[in-house]
Amino acid sequence: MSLNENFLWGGATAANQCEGAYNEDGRGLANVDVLPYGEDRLAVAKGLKKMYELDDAHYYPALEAIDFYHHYKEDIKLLAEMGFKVYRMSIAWSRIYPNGDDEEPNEAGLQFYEEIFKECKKYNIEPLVTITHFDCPMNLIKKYGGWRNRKQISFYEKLARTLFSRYKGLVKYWLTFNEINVILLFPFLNAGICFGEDENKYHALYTAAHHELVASALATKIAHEIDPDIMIGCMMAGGIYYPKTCNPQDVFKARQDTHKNCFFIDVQSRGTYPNYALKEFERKGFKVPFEPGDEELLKNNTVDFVSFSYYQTHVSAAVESSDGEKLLHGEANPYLSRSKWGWQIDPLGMRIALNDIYDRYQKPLFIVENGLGAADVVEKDGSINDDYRIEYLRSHIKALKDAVEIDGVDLLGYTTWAPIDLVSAGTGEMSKRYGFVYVDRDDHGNGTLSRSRKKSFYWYKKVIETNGEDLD
Ligand code: BGP
Repeated sequence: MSLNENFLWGGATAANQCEGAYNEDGRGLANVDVLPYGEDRLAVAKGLKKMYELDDAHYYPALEAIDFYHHYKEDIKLLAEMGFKVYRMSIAWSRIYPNGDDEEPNEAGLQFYEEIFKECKKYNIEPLVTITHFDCPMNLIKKYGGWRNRKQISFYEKLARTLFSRYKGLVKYWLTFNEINVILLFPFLNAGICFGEDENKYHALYTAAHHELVASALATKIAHEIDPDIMIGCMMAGGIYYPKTCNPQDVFKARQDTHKNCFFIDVQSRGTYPNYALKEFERKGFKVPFEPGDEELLKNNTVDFVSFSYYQTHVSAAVESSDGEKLLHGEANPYLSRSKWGWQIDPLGMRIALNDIYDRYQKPLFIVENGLGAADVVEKDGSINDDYRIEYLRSHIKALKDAVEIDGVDLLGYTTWAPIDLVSAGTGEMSKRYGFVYVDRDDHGNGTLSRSRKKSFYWYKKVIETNGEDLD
């Protein structure tokens, strides 16, 4: 048995990490623009430090990024050369509605994406479009407080309606929010939330989450009304949680961490708030701000497919060890190796995640991000021999094939993060590279922006050509 011949092979990018041109053709300022490179970045992304304006003291990598805005034809041509069947990308909200609450959309922004979609069609590449990949117009944050304000739903609704109508027939696959569960880690990045001094963070986060969930269901409804052929998906940061030991305490902790992570997708996929969440809200004194019609909307507009990013797995321990090594999410796993940035490499974990998520939702799945961030070296002759990336992707593709061919998981496609080097969301670095295509730019904005093919470019081309049969 092999993968379905319509299996969608490709790669994924996000507007804010590649487009640049932050103030061209009427685009408004967005939260993603004001995320600086360097030590303030994390605090800003977490909503703990308020930096709403650009200043001269910081470098902001998203402002120019890799200038996809002016290179998109060249870049899509490279993707086509690898034989891409699908290209996942996202819309910069503030290119379409520069302030978010504008009456009319910005035609130049609409035109830009239309040209991209047409360029994709030229090469028979199916676009898979994320409505918002972490971005939100700054004006909505300053004026309304981002997603903690219910008004945000109608601004998003307007955006979604504009996109579905304008691109009817051009785009079939849509995702409503990138890594919706990441709101718990990066509230400013995900939801435009910068916390007030005395604000109850938990209440603010789950209020914003409710608004995003309602907005997502509303977009799903509108999409299907405008074009019944549209397939709309949710998107989660999909690492799974292993219990540290078989001690039931650890097993239970892993269960709790899974609940926390899956909550958003449970709602988007099943249409109701899960009991474990309602009970926790009760204990925390939080009342979900349901308005009349919300419950029905959620119930009747569940997603058509479930997508997720997969980079690594996590370890859950009931009692945190005092000596053990800590990673960003939980403890280190002694059975796994790690990337230079400390991300635990676990191909079998991807097969487990595919099975878990499929068992949980019984909907078609889509892996929309997977890849290795590494520091590539350009040799004297210009070549880039990224065998470590090939090895990483090979082992993960093997695992996904096992999940499909042996375990029977229904998987629509696989898009690597990211086919072309771009700005890292977490660190703002360029040197944390993921691409098959190298971009000449460093962490401080120097470089010619020229594109060149890495060794992995030719490898992935062959993988696609053989529909995943030849991974050597
Ligand atoms: C995901 C995001 C992407 C991407 C990726 C890699 O969480 O959806 O935007 O950036 O992670 O992360 P990083 O760029 O921090 O290496």
